[in-house]
Amino acid sequence: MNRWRNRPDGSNWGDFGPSDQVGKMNLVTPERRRAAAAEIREGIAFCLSLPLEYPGYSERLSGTRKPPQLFAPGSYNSLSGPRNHDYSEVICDDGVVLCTQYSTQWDALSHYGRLFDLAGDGREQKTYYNGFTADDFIQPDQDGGPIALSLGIQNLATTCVQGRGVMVDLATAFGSGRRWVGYEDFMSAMDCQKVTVEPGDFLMIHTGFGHAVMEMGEAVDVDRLNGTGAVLDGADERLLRWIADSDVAVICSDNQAVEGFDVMGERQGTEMLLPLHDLCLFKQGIHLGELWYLSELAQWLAENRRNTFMLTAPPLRLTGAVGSPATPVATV
Ligand code: UVW
Repeated sequence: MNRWRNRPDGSNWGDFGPSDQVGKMNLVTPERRRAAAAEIREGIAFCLSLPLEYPGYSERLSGTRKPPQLFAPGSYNSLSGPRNHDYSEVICDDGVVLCTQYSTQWDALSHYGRLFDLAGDGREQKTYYNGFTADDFIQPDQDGGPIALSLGIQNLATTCVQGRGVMVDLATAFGSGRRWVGYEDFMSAMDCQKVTVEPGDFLMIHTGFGHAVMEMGEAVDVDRLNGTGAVLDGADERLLRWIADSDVAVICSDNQAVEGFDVMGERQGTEMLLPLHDLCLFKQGIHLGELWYLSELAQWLAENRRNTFMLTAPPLRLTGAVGSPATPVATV
């Protein structure tokens, strides 16, 4: 039974079943995986992850998200003892304190929700995709939170995240400066690059932001980054409708949030800070990948007049997490 009486306008809640926790990943069928495998013609693979310590840290850029910190949890001394051989073996372990969404990452469907009246009785509560509520979470201010008892990233991990990637290269279409890309721009880039998407495809958006991050290394220039690369305009209703109707399974970009953050209130037409997150994570169950490194793949695809490839990009199977680092691999 559905856990809602009202579902938000433009949502697909319930369409994949009342307990569904992976949204449009349901469209990645065995047939779609076979189509993805057919994209492997050269046998060349690309690593689509930034080094996880990138972007270089600045509070202005990353807020409370911090780069990974490695530590040594201990040694194997307890294993060393007299042995009847001449080897001196040296073994290291390490641990890591990791903000799951600092660098190349997946957003789980539990990453973004909003206040919503599920029962139609005027009582709004913190709600996520498919009507899961904050009751399914340990609240962020509790020790160890937020732990997503529903919609955690482990659900995405068990789908294996393997399918056909389709690249739209906004850096080639519009250059490397900041540009808000709405429906018209997006369609013209797709037309020009002869990109077509099928239901269940993984939509990749190259903006050049990841390339700038790589060039800067640890000496991050936030003002320069803020002026780099296209961002999708989540206030453009036609773009949002196309995303929902196209039935892409996920959207991934080399920029920070796929869409632009309208912190200065420049955009007309929406009161929300992250309307594309609202459509994708809250209403449609479309996972978002952010800060991927797409530039080498985009260049190869352009040189070889292609825009499709096989993508393999599982997150960590980290139960209860609202995001995860990833080391996505494209094979052409
Ligand atoms: C926010 O910054 C809220 O999210 P994301 O990492 O998905 O852009």
